[in-house]
Amino acid sequence: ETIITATNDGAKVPAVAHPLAEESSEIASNIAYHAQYSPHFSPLKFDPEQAYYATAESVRDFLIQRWNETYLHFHKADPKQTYYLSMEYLQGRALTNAIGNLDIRDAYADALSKLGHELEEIMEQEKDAALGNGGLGRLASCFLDSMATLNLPAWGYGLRYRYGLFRQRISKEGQEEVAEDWLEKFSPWEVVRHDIVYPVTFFGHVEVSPTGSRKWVGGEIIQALAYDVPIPGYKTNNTINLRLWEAKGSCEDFDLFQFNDGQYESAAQLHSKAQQICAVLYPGDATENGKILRLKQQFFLCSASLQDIIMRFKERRAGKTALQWSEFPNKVAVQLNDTHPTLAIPELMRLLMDDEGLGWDEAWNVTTRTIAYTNHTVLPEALEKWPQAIMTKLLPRHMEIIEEIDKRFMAMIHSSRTDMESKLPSMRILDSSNPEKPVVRMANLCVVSSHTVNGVAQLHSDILKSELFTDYVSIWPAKFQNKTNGITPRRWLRFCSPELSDIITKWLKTDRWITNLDLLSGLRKFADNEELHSEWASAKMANKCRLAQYVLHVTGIAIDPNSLFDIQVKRIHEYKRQLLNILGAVYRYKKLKEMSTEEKKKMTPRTIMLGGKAFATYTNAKRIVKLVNDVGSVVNNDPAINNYLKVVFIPNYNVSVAEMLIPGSELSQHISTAGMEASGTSNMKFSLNGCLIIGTLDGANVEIREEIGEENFFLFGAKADEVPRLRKEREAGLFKPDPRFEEAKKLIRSGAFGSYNYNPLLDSLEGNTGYGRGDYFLVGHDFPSYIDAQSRVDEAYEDRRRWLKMSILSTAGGGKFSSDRTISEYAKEIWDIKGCPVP
Ligand code: 4GP
Repeated sequence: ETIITATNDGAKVPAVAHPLAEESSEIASNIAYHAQYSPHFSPLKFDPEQAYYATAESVRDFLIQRWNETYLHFHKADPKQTYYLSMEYLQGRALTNAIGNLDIRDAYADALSKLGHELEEIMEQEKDAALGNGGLGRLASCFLDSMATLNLPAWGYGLRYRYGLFRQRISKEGQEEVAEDWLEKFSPWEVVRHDIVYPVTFFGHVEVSPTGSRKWVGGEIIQALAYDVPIPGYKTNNTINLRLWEAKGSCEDFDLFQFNDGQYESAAQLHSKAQQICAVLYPGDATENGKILRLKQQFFLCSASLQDIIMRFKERRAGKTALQWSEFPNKVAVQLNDTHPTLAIPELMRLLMDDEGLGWDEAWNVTTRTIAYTNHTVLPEALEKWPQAIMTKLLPRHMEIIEEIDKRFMAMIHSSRTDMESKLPSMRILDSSNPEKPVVRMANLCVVSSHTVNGVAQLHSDILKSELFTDYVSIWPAKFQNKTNGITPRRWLRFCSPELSDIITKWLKTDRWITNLDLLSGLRKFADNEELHSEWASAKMANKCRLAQYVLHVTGIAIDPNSLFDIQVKRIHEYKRQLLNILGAVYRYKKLKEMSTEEKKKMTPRTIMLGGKAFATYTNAKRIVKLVNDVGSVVNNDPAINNYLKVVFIPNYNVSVAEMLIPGSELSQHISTAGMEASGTSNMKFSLNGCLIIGTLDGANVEIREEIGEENFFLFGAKADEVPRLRKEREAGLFKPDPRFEEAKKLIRSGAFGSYNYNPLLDSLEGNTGYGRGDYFLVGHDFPSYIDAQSRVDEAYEDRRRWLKMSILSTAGGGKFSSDRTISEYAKEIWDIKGCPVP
């Protein structure tokens, strides 16, 4: 019998297989067993890293068992099933989530202590699976958690990128991007399915048979291999699947002759082409090669997933009745997470027509009843347009199908909606306004081909209807819906803030709020209760201290847990207006410098934390990162300022960093130019954790404010419907900047924060119009009301009782923002699917 011991502990634990053990001593033996008999490291070592992998493998036993049961159950029950197609998933860490959802955390903590380890330290070993950029990817991951928890027959499909979102390093020059190899060792959370492999074709040409049928032949064929990531629901047996595709060449593609002839690269050419497909998330697409690669990725996801979906549809019908394709939409719902998987539309048409022999009308009927589309942004640069030339080259048959969809759409307008004929140029799928470079508008293709189109917050859905897709609304008014985003309360409250969760459970006398978040409203009646106030304050303080430790660890900056913790974390983008935040900080710094010691004593000490990644080629975003760091270096080292103000840039913001920051936050900033943030989801996470919001009337802020009460929200800034007028006034030279705004900019221009040239960044806020000028995002307009709102924050914070009450009411009003609510709405109003719990 083998004995495993942790290096720092004398305890001896026998290595015995006890899969699915519940007793902590058996769990400990099972962990030891995995360390011993599924070894990934040399023996004799059982450091935190080895302990993590062994622990993960023992937890994985539970997941695999439940995954199998769920799969078989769905297979037998044959319900209608949803497939969520997304190029991004920001899963974060899986261990904390799995033992939390399976409700085995305490037993695992106990077991690990028997092995001489602490669960917290073991959990820290895991690298984030960052297969996404930001909001859209994290939303997809929250959705999976809710689908599983609600027992819905639903799966996610995505790509298994080797290098996910880059790791951000901060140096004197600002942000540096470093590849993040989350698979460097291996991921214990995925199961490779060697039996699930599909060929995906690129390039080639279309052949027409004597009967006139068309077929796509030739080209480059890459294999898609399935990796399954089990997604457990909270306290349910249901465990659903996130299927990630990996690209590979087949054995026949390896040219042994060439290799032996010394031509190593060309011998394995297809293998290396395959490797490129899943190498990185968002390869740069400035070059034509980059564009082709990105389009390849999108098609790879769509083609492999649809082949798999069709295979399963057939498998579940096998031996039952004759295959009826009209049944397909009664069994399958496909949701497109933004336009990135749009190629699912022509690919489904192609598979149905060319492979299954359906006619156009029948295939179109099936496709449009199956597919629905979610829009996540109105930013014009994010609305994908693909050059027709590239499409024709890479996907010749799909381009034909897209042209046919476009032609038929035009024909429909000419025959039955002559009133809309003048709108056709902007409604068409093909845009030939530049005849040299015609493009395919993916959003238009989605709207024309989907049965439902939704926005992600009420304001955003209204804007889609009144601005972006207005013309389509007059043709298909019933097609457009709103589905306000949500977040999973498991990861974003229960697991990341156990102290606060326990208090909530104690006061509500139930923990059912974890799956029925509306119950949080029961806290309202205790909002003035002093006992709750003191418990609430001490939980917050514990979280703030933990955060302060973390900040010290990653930045070397000591922050005072008694100061107001003010946080803005999200991707760096001009419309999100981190620049407004930092200009506000600069203004505050300047005022502090001008104050006497007595005056300063009256000020609320603040710690402003900003974090987020800037896209590698987005120059102004990178300048903003640098500016925050430069301002921090000066402010934090100015003895006259002491603890009244700290400005900290939190490096490498990701899901696990968010899990640390959010519980320790007291104020968070959601300050985008109104009308530009589709929803935002971190606003929901902060607010749920009792953090107050300073924000504009944008995205889901609007609904959060409604739910928690306007007196609990620090509102400022222009409203969405004022923005176009304000931009026009600005262009007409009618804008008069507030002197405080001028002061802040002037201080930066003076070189007070170092010698880096910030003029180009500040110039974007000047002038009336022009490229990179004219303050398109209205920072100048909103600055004075932002500063005033910040003063209201300081005032409210000084009144501890008032602040705590507002904090409790923020949590109490969070019920609506559970992704369980969002997903239930999708299930009912878009997908028409029902729960299918494993007995
Ligand atoms: C984001 C939106 O910017 C954000 O407002 C929204 O909350 C999130 O999607 C989820 O719906 N969009 C993206 C993107 O991340 O890549 O377009």
